[in-house]
Amino acid sequence: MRTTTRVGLAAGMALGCLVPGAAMAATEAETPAARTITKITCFNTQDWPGADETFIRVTGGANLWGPTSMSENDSKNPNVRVHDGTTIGIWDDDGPGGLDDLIGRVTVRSGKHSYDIQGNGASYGLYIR
Ligand SMILES: [Ca+2]
Ligand SMILES: [Ca+2]
Repeated sequence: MRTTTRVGLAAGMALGCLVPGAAMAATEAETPAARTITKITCFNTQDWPGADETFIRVTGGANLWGPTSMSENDSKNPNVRVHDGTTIGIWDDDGPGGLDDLIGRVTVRSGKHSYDIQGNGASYGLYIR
């Protein structure tokens, strides 16, 4: 039994190195899976008193959602897509001329559906599936 297993494993590894198109398969495997940001919940606003103008932005990239007014204990359903490995920031918009406040950044990971984001006096939850 042991001998058979070893031979099978060695043969499989050798085949893996020799199969034509292996490079193409590797490229396809690198395309990250798409997820959906299903919910964002504000536990504590950054602006105080009053609501945040919350938005979600890919770090170094596009705005995904918002700005949308969020008060404490508000939940919204962005339903926007992100890919595994993408880093996104949760921000509070403070209007023209103001410097928007970064609440925090997270990197979307396979198999992780709930993210706690805290910073600048605010705390949010993000749910991705
Ligand atoms: Ca602010
Ligand atoms: Ca604001």
